[in-house]
Amino acid sequence: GGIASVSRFRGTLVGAVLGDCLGGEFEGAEEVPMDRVLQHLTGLDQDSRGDCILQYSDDTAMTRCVVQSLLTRGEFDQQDMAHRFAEEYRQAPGRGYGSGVIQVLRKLLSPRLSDVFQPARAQFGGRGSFGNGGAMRVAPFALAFRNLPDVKRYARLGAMLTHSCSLGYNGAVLQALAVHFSLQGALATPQVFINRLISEMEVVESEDRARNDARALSEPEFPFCARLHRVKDLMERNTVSIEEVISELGNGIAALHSVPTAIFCVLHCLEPRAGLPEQYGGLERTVAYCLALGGDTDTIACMAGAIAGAHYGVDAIPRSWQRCCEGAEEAEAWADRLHMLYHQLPPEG
Ligand code: F2R
Ligand code: MG
Ligand code: MG
Repeated sequence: GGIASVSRFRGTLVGAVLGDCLGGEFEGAEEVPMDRVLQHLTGLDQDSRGDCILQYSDDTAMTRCVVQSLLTRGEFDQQDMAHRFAEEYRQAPGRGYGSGVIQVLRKLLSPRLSDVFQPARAQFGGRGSFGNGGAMRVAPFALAFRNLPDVKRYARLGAMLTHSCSLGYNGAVLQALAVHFSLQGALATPQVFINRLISEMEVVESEDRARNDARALSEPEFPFCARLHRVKDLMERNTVSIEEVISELGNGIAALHSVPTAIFCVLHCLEPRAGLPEQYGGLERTVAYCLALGGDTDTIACMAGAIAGAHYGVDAIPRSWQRCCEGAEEAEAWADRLHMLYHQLPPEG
């Protein structure tokens, strides 16, 4: 589809749900041979009766809250979004939430709470969470806001409801930027895409808070930019092993160890790759590759699925995969509504 087409919107949300549902099988696994991944994915094609339903986890549960809040309020409403996160957790606490964030979600349920950002600020002795929970649910912000400054501003605020460490919320900003640029067709020129991400993140990470947090966590200055430079280096190589990707970029639960990884997976899988079936299109390659990394597979595949889905559009996603994933159908319907909202907004300028 064309730039910001309905197919790209559907691809974004369906790709995210799929990554979460398909990646759940391997979350936390240390080594995942590609054979096992392909067996898992081939099983979906063979499920003609449609009785294999893979449930979504916290990644999708929270993304759904973001979508519903943005659609219902027509803008970013922090009280409403926080309330939806808390209610969703109360109703379905078993979706595999991070062990820290559940304290925030419990506090957000309190009717006496006046500042909805306060519980997140109290996390980890006041340092805040650097987990990837803000990034895993951020894609709808790139679909609801058209202007780049708005995408950055609201992605950050939406993440800060649970993640007050800059390494948490800046991971969400980076993921939102990746979806935003992908929606605009920027992945047609991968070098331009990665360079734009780096130059945007240079501004984002120049803030005092980001510099202080990086120092406190013994990370280099501009930690996301540093990882994006590693992505660039890996892109220039002819062959890269899974082990090298994990050691250079990470596959863990921290936003710093997973958002640049998800971006690399999308870029790497733009081309056919050895070890991946020839008949696979780019989105299928991306999901399979994310799963083979092991570690935080549901979240890395969810984030990469959103970026890849925004690039390839929904028609690139096998129907047999969609049928097996809880929430995929609804994601498509919500993407249509976000698409209408997006095109009512003034164009980027
Ligand atoms: N939690 C998981 N998966 C493992 C458990 C699965 C579950 N038990 C099951 O099998 O059902 N997955 C989900 O969590 C990730 C997103 O986490 P989020 O929302 O960022 O949570 P949290 O708790 O804020 O952070 C995650 C962990 O990171 C460490 N951490 C974060 N900030 C820290 C800090 N400042 N200092 C020290 N440690 C920090 C903690 O270990 C947190 O618990 C996604 O993968 C999602 O799929
Ligand atoms: Mg999860
Ligand atoms: Mg996860």
